[in-house]
Amino acid sequence: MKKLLILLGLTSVFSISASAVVFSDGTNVDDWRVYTDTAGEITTHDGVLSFSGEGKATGYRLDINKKYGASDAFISWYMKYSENFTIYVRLTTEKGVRYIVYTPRVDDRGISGEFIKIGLGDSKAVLDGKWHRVVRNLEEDLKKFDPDNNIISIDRFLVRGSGEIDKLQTGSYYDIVDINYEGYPYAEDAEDETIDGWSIYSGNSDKATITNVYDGDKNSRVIKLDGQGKATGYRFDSPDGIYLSGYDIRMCWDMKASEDYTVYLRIETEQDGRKYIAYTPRDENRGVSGNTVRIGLGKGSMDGKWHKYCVDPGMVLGEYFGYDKGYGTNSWIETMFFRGSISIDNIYDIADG
Ligand SMILES: [Ca+2]
Ligand SMILES: [Ca+2]
Ligand SMILES: [Ca+2]
Repeated sequence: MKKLLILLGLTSVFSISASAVVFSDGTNVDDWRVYTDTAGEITTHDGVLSFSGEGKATGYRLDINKKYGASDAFISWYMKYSENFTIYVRLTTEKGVRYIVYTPRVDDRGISGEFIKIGLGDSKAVLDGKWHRVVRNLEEDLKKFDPDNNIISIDRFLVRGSGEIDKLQTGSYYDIVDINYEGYPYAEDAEDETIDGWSIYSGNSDKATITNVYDGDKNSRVIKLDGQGKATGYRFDSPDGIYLSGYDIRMCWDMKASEDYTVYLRIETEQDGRKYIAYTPRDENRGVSGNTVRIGLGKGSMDGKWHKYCVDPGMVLGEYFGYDKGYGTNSWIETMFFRGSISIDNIYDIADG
């Protein structure tokens, strides 16, 4: 019996500054320009920006013009490139203009004039045609080779080379990492690029896949379940689990569905055995059937868009099976089951919802 309490009092630590600024989320090209004479095109598809031109001879630019503050220390973007690129972040500093230059190289090449050259890693890994997230501390990158300088403003983001970019933002560290506003850790946020903990438990497993992919609409990596509709069942076993230490524990997840689905929470209760809460895209709750409570998330949950759901498992069991069984204090969840081809992200639990 594994009961892990993940209530670390994090709210007080990360007292929630949702101050990240997203400069480009890939939904429009409005503020982007081709700034070189060479031909180039900027388009969007599936919620990401796509640049196509004559390789590094074509440059694409976004004006940012943001006064630099403590909450801008980190800059982050997602990128998918299979050919060479150079990215410049133009800064105004106390010593004039500086460009932080990011390239697919292992080594940093130091400062030369206004240019501070930083390597993003081995080109084979960076240019593998897959989505990667770049997270940089601008101040650290500047001061590494220009130690007595300070940033005044972030002026521009410039890209040379054809490829795709999404979710360009600045923020503090806790804005940039995908920590939720409540400050609780995710049991799954897919940012580790793995499907650890996920498996197919029913249906033709050779006709179904679980993949960790970048979702341009969500601006984030997600877990994508793809099989034969509700005939395929998937499970997620959380290494940490959720211990219901009170009726105020909520459980949340983000989901995108365009077809019928069922999401099951499996709840181990000390006094009353195993219980399930089954969430389906119905407008009504259908109540108890055996050891399962059936709750509707509404037909709108199949609209093909991302939605966040937060539920109170202990309260639901108490309401349908009786509050005298201690569901809110001596129960825990380690496993979720899913049926249907849907995408999932950001599974976590919060106290005092
Ligand atoms: Ca994971
Ligand atoms: Ca996007
Ligand atoms: Ca994610």
